[in-house]
Amino acid sequence: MLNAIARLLVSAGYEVEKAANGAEALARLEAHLETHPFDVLLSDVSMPGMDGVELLGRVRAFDLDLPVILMTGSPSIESVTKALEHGALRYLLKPVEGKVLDEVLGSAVRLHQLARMKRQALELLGFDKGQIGDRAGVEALFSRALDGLWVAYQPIVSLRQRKVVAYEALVRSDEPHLATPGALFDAADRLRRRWDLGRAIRAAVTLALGQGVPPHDVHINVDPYDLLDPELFADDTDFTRFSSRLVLEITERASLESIENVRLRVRSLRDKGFRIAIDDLGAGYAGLNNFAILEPDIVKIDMLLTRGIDRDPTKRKLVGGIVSLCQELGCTVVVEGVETREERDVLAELRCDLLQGYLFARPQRIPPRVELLDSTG
Ligand code: G
Ligand code: MN
Repeated sequence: MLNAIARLLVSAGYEVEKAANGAEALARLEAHLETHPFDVLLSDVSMPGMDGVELLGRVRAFDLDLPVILMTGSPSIESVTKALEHGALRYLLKPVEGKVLDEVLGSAVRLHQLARMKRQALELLGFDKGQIGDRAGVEALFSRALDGLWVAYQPIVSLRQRKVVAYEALVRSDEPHLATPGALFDAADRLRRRWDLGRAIRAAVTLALGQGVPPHDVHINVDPYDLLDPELFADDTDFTRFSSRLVLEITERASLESIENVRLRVRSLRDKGFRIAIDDLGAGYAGLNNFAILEPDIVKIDMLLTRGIDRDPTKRKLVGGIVSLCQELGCTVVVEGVETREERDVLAELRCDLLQGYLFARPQRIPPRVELLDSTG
């Protein structure tokens, strides 16, 4: 069959390379990637060793655009669905007529060229990061992103004490397509693997804490959906053992109302010794629902309110009001996104003590030290 198809395609003008099984095909594809990449992969579904769907997944680990066409003599609904879901371009039933094969391959080659150009256009326009193709492609990138996951730390400083009092942990990845939290969370969403991402972040933070890094309290962002993960509530994890050093930041940007038993869940976390912060206050939902649900120990004011506060009397009045109300409610306030000395000075006048932002340090792999606040102005 392999030889017959190859002969047919050669006579139709294609350049053909044959592989006897999945492993051989993979090696061939990878070897040609840099110099003379293939335009299309045509494979059987059932093969000894690696099947066609697995081959497709493995291809996506190094080539996001290569069209893959699968053939089978005995299709099952599951295998067809699975193949298409994972990004097979077409699914052909054997025996395949020469004419059909020629047509399908011809359009695959063109689609491949189109996909490559689209990717170049997106890169040109600066949209390269979020666009990572089909399910198998996202899966491959996401696994790589989890392998290359790391944590950047940004200091939270006290103006009065003139020192760093805590760090916020911010997830990063060495996988360039999924380097930022936004891209990572989007990919996790598409794959329904949010919990895996949350767990990996918590594991990375816990591992560092175990090694004494940083020697301060750590704020960690917890996605509202993570509040449904039983692993977060287990008593025998290292994460829970560090609870007295950890602040869980829960964003105001997403509503908590749809999370089942959310008040009980938050209370249980607090009982374990975690402190709770409401993140991005001012940029999220109107109303007080999340605030009432979380009863936060710490309130983090969104950087949109900080930006240009020295030049904006309305922002000044708002932040001043929020700060004094929070203090009356017994919450500690942290103001985020402080970029300039002028912003810092206005915040100091408004009696905001705890600040975070590029003025003091950018998030970095090695928790940055801010020795002398004087050096920032
Ligand atoms: O939503 P949350 O507060 O967790 O987001 C923090 C994000 O803000 C991080 O990605 C961090 O890199 C970014 N960030 C931190 N400080 C500053 C700042 O001073 N200016 C800007 N523009 N972004 C900041
Ligand atoms: Mn945060």
